Parts: sequence; structure tokens; C-alpha cells
Amino acid sequence: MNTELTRLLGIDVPIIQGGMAWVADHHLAAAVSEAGGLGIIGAANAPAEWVREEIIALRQLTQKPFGVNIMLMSPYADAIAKVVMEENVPVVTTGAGSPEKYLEGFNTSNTKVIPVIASVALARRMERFGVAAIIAEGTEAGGHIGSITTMALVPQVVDAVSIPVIAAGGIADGRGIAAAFMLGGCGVQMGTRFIATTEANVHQNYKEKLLKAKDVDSVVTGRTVGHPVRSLRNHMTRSYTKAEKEGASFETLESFTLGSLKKAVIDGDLKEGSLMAGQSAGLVHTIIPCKTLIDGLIAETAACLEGYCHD
Ligand code: TUI
Repeated sequence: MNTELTRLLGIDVPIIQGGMAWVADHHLAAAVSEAGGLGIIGAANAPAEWVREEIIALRQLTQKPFGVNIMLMSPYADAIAKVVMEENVPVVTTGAGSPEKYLEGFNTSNTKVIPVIASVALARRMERFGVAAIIAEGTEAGGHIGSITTMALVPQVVDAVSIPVIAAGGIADGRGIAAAFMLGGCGVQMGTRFIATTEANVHQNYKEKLLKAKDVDSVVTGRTVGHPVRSLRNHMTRSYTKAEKEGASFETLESFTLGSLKKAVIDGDLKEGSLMAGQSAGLVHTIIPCKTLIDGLIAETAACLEGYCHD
């Protein structure tokens, strides 16, 4: 298996856990890192001091490498970047924007920066700014997304840059990981699959809804206001779509998704909650520990690559 990413990050398997808002806490991240992948604490819209406490709590559970995801539209992004530097976090992933203004600081704290991008143009720009690697995330992903599919985006990004490219969006099993390698990726980032793990502090209702979801059960809201977000179809997405058609303001629309993510993850509110998930939801059938998941993913990937080489 490709060792570019495992060598770069000092991890055992080329799997990065997505920095999912409200879901990716120190508990999940430590379990993923202990299992040999790269666990990520998702800062999302949380205050910087919450992020510091999560970093400290994670370090009590594992000595292994881990990362923090900074959601760049957060009002606390500057303060979170400062905490990440002060705590010498080994890896930062970023989403929903460009991390360029923090890159000098992260260099000083020896933090490897891996931005999530959804276009070739931003991938090129990030390479020029000297980031360690990039995550090319297709529109199949959950949460805030771009418009190009993983299948089309990853090889175009691979052709455009010479830094390592990690594939994301629509990947939830070993077949997807093997495919990511075939597209020229050196590893994957997976979000949705990690929601259905025993260590994810996600309400049981949300986990069970994910297990029941089929291929067509995710929808994208917010395209008209330039904030496309993918989640499982429910009362909230129907209300959102209706309001969107009626020309509701950006702020009103945002409150439907972001304000309601906590309702889904913490309260298990399947009606009003925002059940962010990717198109791979239909591939998720079990709630298992991260170690079992990751061991299984690697075995499946190896079997796929073996079959590809010898058939
Ligand atoms: O960031 C994500 N997924 C997310 S963030 C989130 S919470 C949220 N908060 C406020 C508004 C919307 C969502 C839930 N899910 N994935 C990484 C990602 N980044 N996907 C796409 C992008 C992206 C999009 C545009 C990255 C850069 C970008 O660049 C625009 C620019 O500045 O050029």
C-alpha cells in the first residue's frame, strides 16, 4: 500500500478522520489515532478554549499523532489557530476557506497544514503557499461541499500539484480506499463512516438514521446562497428548501442548518436536526469500534488491490 501519507504524518494507515462539527471530539479522535489512523478534533464553531481542553484531553488518551480541523468561517478561527500553535498540534486540516494567513505561524509551531479543497485552482494556490498535503473533497461528502465529484476532482488535482493528495467524499469502505489510490491519491479522509462507531459521541437516533439511509437519502441545501450543505433528508431540509424557494435571507437559512446540527448530534432530534452525512451513508451498515473499522478497511483495501493486480 502507498506509504507517502503514513510516512508524512507518522501514522500506521492512510486514513484521516473528518473534522465533523459536534461529532469529532477528543474521544473519537483518540480512538482513530490509537487504531493507527489520524484522529481529528473538529473545532467547527466552538470557542478556542474548548479546543484547547479537547487537545489536552486527547493527549491523556493517546501519544499518537492527531490533528485539529479549523473551520475557517468560524468567528473563532484566529483564536483557534493560536491555540493550535501554542499546543504544538502536529497536524491541522482546514475547511470552508483558505488558511493562507495562518501558514507562517503553523510553520513556526511545526504544524503540518493539510487544507481541504474542492477545486484545482485552490489546490494549486495551496501548493504555492507550501502546505504539506491537500485533501481533495468531492461533492459526495457530507456537510459544507463543493460541486465536483471525487472521481473527477482527485485525478485533476493530482495532475495539477506535486504535493500528496488525499481523497475525500463518498468513501466509506475498502473499495473506496483502493479507488482513491487508483486515482493517484495517497490516502483518504472519511467522515460519515466514523459517525457509526461506538466511540462517536453522537445520539443513537442519528446513528440509526444513518444505518437506514439509502443512496438517495442525502440532499443539498443552501446552493442558492453559496453555502451548499449535504445532510439526510428530513423535516428540517424540507423547511429549508421551502424557505430557500421563497427567497429567505442568508441568515435565516443558515440558522436552519448550523443551529440545528447540535439538535441532531446531542439531542437526537431527527425532525428539526441537521443530520449532516455524505452520499456514502448507504454504505454504512454497522456501528463498530474504530479499531475494528480501521482493521477491516485495511483488509478490504488490500484484498481489492490484490485482486486488481492479479486477476
Ligand atoms: O468544511 C467542510 N465541511 C463542513 S464545515 C461545516 S460547518 C459550517 N459552518 C458554516 C457554514 C457552513 C458549514 C460542515 N461541514 N469541508 C471541507 C470543505 N471545504 N469542503 C469544501 C471546502 C471549501 C470550499 C471553498 C474549501 C475552500 C473553499 O475556498 C473558497 C475560497 O476561499 O476560495
